[in-house]
Amino acid sequence: VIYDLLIKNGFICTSSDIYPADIGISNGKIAVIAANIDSEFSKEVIDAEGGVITPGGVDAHVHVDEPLKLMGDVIDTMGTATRSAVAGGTTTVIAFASQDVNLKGPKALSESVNKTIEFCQKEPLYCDYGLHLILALVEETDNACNVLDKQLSSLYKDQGVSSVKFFMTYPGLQMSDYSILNIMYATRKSGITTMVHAENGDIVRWMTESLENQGLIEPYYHGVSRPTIVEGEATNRAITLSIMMNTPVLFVHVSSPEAVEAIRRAQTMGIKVFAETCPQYLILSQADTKCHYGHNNWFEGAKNVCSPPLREDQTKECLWRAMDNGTFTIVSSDHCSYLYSSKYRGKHNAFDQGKSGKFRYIPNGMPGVCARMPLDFHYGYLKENISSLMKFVEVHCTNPAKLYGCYPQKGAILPGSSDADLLIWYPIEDKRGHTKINNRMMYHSCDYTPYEGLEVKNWPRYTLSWKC
Ligand code: DUC
Ligand code: ZN
Ligand code: ZN
Repeated sequence: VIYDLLIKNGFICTSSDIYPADIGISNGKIAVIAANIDSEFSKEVIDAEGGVITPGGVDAHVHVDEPLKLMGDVIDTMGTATRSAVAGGTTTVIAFASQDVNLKGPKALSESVNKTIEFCQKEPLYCDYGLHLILALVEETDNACNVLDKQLSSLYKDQGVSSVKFFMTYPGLQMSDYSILNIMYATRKSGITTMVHAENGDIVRWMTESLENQGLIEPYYHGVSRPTIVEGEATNRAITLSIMMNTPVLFVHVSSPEAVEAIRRAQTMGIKVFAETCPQYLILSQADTKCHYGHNNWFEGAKNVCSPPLREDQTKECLWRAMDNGTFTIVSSDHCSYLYSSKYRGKHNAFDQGKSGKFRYIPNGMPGVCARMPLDFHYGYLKENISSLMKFVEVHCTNPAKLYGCYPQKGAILPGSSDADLLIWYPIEDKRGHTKINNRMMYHSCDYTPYEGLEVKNWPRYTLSWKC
């Protein structure tokens, strides 16, 4: 016996190829791919006749509970987020550690990440994870870019963290253009990937005050406070700053046609601009923030409040096209779950209608790490919004692994190199995989899913996840 597991008679689908072959797995690694491997060489055999085998999903944008809590009291921990991920075919998640702004000196950022790692390791995890760092504060001093460069270099050396995210909106997190230049200078020097949350925070603030003054406070007006040009302007500005600094950037959770256009234009000019979108922008729309599931409770739309907000129905087509034509490099969930029912839990909980239900207090974000792969398999591949299964694999598995430095261990099926994190789908005929989504299937800690009641024709029948 050579292999721990043999998968026979399936079609392998990667980001570049689709072909019939058997896969032998030893010690959690892809050991061999060959035309006909005899079952007697393996302890266990899965017959994947009629099935398609893809790499496990890599979700590169997930928020979990962590010591600094910049995103408020998110309810999923690394334990429950990885559980939820695996339940929907995602076998690697990349979450966030936040900068502890009280720490100073060259090790300030790596110490911030250390705390998060300790925190995340406290409970059993269901799959591998990585971390990005959220930058919360950059000193506006003359030497800030050099201080930051040293801190980022040691972050990469000490922790292997190779990506940071900064925000152009949110009180307390919004970076000035001056700080953005400092960040971009330092990330370019230290070779760190720069993730941008692009929304013009000053417009959002102005619009929020104006809407409140008119008494327009319901969840729906969160979206009105940040129309698509708010994202378009910030995206254009960040591209300009990145050209100044000659720094590649990645725009996270892109939802706006103006932003897509700016990114596409920059890419055509040869500027290194990458972009991510999320299933909620491809499948849901701003109507879902009005009132939910036919309930007569106007506040239920708060479950679907996120930033950037859900857009008009017509926007979805533009986003699917941008996924298929390569403008979007990756698709992630931006999983960020807040309990809806326990209204007064924690200081950031603002499903708190005690604050008169004003949209400005609603925590931004929704759960989605579990549903991402099955939703996009159905609404993207099966509904022909993306042109091939290889494209689905590219943006959901391979590219995120490449972008964040874990390819080909993740996102690929390469003998000798890749972990045996694999999914088996049955796209032709899968009565077993035909499912109406409900919250219990998500295996997260959140008390709702924004996708409740949606039907998908496929759910991965097998998810193999080998923890290292
Ligand atoms: N947007 C969200 O909707 N949630 C988490 C963070 C973010 O930027
Ligand atoms: Zn963001
Ligand atoms: Zn996010």
